[in-house]
This record gives sequence, C-alpha cells and structure tokens, in this order.
Amino acid sequence: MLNGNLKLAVQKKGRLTEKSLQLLKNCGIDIELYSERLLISARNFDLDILFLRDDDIPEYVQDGVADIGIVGGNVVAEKQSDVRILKELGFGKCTLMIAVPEHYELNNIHELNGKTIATSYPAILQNYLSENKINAKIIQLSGSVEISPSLGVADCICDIVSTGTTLKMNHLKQSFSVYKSESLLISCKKIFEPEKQNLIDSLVMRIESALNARKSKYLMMNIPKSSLNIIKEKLPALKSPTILALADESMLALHAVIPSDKFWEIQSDLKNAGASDILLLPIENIIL
Ligand code: PRT
Ligand code: ZN
Repeated sequence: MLNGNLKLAVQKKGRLTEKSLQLLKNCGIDIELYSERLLISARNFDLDILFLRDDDIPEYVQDGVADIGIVGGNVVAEKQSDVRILKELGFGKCTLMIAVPEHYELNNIHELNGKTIATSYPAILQNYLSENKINAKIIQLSGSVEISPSLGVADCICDIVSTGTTLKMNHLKQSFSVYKSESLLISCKKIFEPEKQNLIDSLVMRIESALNARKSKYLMMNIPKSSLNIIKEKLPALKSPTILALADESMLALHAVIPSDKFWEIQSDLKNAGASDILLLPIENIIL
C-alpha cells in the first residue's frame, strides 16, 4: 500500500458508493470494479481507492490511513474528527430532523424539554439541544430509530430524512431541522509530501470541473437574425454566446452554455422568438 499513490476512502456498500465512483469516472479516472476488493488502483491516475464503512472514513482520514475521503457531512459532524473539508459534492443530500408522532402537538422547540429522543447521532443532537438550551434525554440506537416511539422506547426521534417516506410510514411528522448534510470530500490535515498535495490539488480541480459541468448544458439552436437581441436577453448564459453564420443569410446558429435548470423556463420564449432545431447537450467537463 505504501506506493506513493493518493489514498481515497469511499463507502464500500451504501447510498454514497455509486455516486462517489461515478464522480471519479466523470473526472476521467479509470477504475475497474471487483466487487469484493477492499482496495483498487486507478489505471490512469496515481490513486488507490479504499472501500470502508462510512462511519470509519472520518477517522481513517484524520489519522492519515487514507489521505482523502468521500463521506456524508452528518458522519463527519457526528464523529467530530479533525479533518479538512475540501469540497461539498452536491449528492447524498439529506437533513437530520427531529420527528414526533403524528398526533403530537409540538409548536415550540422548548416543548422538547424533558422528552426522550432516540437517535444514531447523539453528538450532533446534543450540540443542537445545548445551543437551544433544551434539557432532553438522548437514547442512542444504531438502527431502526423510526420505530422507537411506537415501541415506547422514546417520545420522539432525531434521524436522517430525505423524501420523508420512512417517517410517514411510521406515523411520524417532521418537526425541527437539526443538521443539513451532503457528501463531502475531506482530507487529512497532515499531508506532508508535496507530490501527494499535488495529486490532491489535481483531483480537486477535476472534481470542480465535473461539478460545474453537471450544473450546465450546451444549448444549440438556429434563430432568425432579426430575433438575435430578444433571444440574447432571454439567455441565462454563463458567458457570451457563440454566433455563427448559416447558408441561409436570414438565419444564425447560436451556441451557449446555460444552467441546466433554466432550460425549461426559457424554451417557450425561444420558440416564440423563432428559434428552431433546439438541441440541449450534456457537458462532460468545464474548466472556468
Ligand atoms: O454500511 P455503512 O455504515 O457504510 O452505511 P450506512 O447504512 O450507515 O449508511 P447509508 O448507506 O444508509 O447512508 C450513507 C449516507 O447517505 C448517510 O450518512 C447520509 O449522509 C446519506 N443519506 C442521504 C442518507 C439518506 N439520504 C437517507 N435517506 N442516509 C440514510 N438515509 C435513511 C435514513 O436513516 C432513514 O432510515 O433513509 C431513511 C429515510 O429516508 P426517506 O427517503 O424515507 O426520508
Ligand atoms: Zn454507517
């Protein structure tokens, strides 16, 4: 393992695994997966990937067993590990919420005083309760937190919510948001070799360009020359659009990089202004 490669810890099997590996692929890093391997090396980047349980990743990175890692912000906050956060990665988004049984009337956070709250995140919850000067009893559970109120183990829970389906199925309702989380790229604070730091900088640059690309699309269309100004005003382009002449002199081709989520807002305006043959293409990387 001591081959000078950068060591990246990724969740072995869980919600973040596929997206973490996809992000590496989007960075042009070529990895071949052997499902039962704990360590694989990239073919075209000095990178070894260690597959670990997500709970172990912050500590492995803190201690330098792995140089960097991809893990939920919730796990980093809960473990209180001393690591550097290099980048928010925009996937694995979820919220740690306090949820109460549906029939509970809980309007004010101070009504949690004296209650029993079950959670797998005692450190984050205790921090939240202390900040809000609430004295509640925390019961630490390692799983199936959502059934604890119906079993009479706790009055309410503090658990991860993404769609809210699990809470609904267990007749619980979202009450207070405790911590908003997404996947993070973290690094060890003690990277001494300049070669390693260069590898980290290069990987972060690739990740930034892959994340920028995901937020943008390449728009191509033909427009009447007379509509150029109206269409330029409608375009939420990252940079000035490219305008190209066409064989038909009354028409132009216009190409622009636009934020992905804006296309459907502007497409009817574009058509009304005479745009035709509108193509929206994915972008692999953007280096700004
Ligand atoms: O085995 P290992 O320890 O590695 O994995 P794990 O089982 O501890 O974690 P895993 O794979 O479930 O989640 C990994 C990370 O994904 C978490 O640490 C979060 O950062 C993030 N994440 C995003 C979530 C969710 N969304 C999520 N919905 N983690 C868990 N959930 C669970 C939640 O605990 C609850 O049981 O999903 C349920 C709620 O989902 P909804 O959609 O019904 O609201
Ligand atoms: Zn875990």
